[in-house]
Amino acid sequence: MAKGLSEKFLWGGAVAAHQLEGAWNVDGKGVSVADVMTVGGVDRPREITKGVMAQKNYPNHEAIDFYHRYQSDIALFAEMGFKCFRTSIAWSRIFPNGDDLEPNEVGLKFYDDLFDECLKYNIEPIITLSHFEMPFALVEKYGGFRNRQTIDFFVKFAEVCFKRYQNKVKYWMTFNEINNQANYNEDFAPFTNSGIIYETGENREAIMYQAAHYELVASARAVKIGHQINPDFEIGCMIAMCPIYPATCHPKDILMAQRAMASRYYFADVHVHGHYPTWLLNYWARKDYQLDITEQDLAELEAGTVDYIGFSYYMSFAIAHQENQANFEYDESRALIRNEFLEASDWGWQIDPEGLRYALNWFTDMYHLPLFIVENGFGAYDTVEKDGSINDDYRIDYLKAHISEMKKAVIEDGVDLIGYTPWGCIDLVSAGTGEMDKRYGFIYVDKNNAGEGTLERSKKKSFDWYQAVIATNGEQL
Ligand code: BGP
Repeated sequence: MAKGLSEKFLWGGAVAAHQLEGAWNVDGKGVSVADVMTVGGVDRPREITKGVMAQKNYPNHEAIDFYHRYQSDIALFAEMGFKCFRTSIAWSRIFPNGDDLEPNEVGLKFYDDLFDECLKYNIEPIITLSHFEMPFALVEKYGGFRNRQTIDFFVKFAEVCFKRYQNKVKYWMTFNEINNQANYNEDFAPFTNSGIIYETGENREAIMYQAAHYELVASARAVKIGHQINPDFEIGCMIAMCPIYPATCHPKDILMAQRAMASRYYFADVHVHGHYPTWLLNYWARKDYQLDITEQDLAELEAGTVDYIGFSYYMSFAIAHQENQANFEYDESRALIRNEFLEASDWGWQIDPEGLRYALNWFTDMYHLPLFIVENGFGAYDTVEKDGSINDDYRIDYLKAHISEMKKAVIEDGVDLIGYTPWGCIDLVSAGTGEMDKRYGFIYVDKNNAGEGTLERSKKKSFDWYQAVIATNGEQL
């Protein structure tokens, strides 16, 4: 049994381009899906507008202006001791319209400089290709991933990035939280994942399965091309992991939870095994969903399986069966219930550190692949004291409890874990609500929900705490 985490363990932090870069229309960048979403709130969904409109508040346009401040921000990450830094490449910086014939050289150069800056401090860049940042023109012109052609646009983008950064980036992921679109009754996840805006009366579920299929093919083709460009690449998928527990030990609750897990995580089956699970083929047949899935698609899925599973972990869910429920069908936006054993954040996310150990073991038992926790964190309101200090003990408590369970999974249970990158290592725009005041960072950014503030950075109490965690390779929590 290992005594502690491996010396190669990748401690770091995670962000996504659209949530911190800003500079939304600078140096040739095109409008992305993130640029047409307004600010929302805990009970107020973000509005998706038809293009950028005057008088609306679009928080991602400026975000925290990382585009112009990345050098000093990365210096702070280096001071914390980061071994890696997860970010994404804003697709519309490289292909402003998505279907452009040539990439935008200025956009490519920006990421060269950003990666060089990381490498200067021996910080390994961990790169997501598509993190809720599809060029909006692909939505308008092609309907996003409703359209088979979008596979080609994504693969071209991936190939350009793989070639350009092949000597700077080793760890890649294709689509961020690809499985969130299983929640198809809300508008947010289908839009940010696949660029889909539903029309009234459409069968959302069937459209989701079709779009997800095109994305899975796009991912598999990209994985294959990536490995041809550089056989040393490690290319993963990225799954949003919220374990779904049965509400009780009633056998029907157990079956319901099992079905829900299968529905939410079949995406990983396809990424890892290269084919669809039988239950899903039967489900489509029962529903009479005639999906566009060709023989060539199936061959591509088999040929482009991933090297590791990257996943986010924030919370767990619970579910109960309902009477007369044929086949335990699952509708994520309606079926989940509150877990009475867990506390929740101010945004209603149920806090469950042990669920992380469960998730690590579940993935291992299912897929037998290396894992990478590429997001975990606590969104909270922070208070700046008169002396400028920010005492975020609640954040330290959350991370401490999760890292402690993570260590048990690795040391006691033998899970193969590459690294850990807490989400939003510097305060940034919330993806779900568009707020600045839902903060995750070790580094505070002076900006509020209304967009006011100096953008000045300051260290929170958690900054020093995380620095010591990394320095002791997780021994001192
Ligand atoms: C994940 C996303 C991130 C991030 C995080 C926190 O779903 O991959 O982009 O934002 O959740 O969520 P939120 O920003 O809504 O608090």
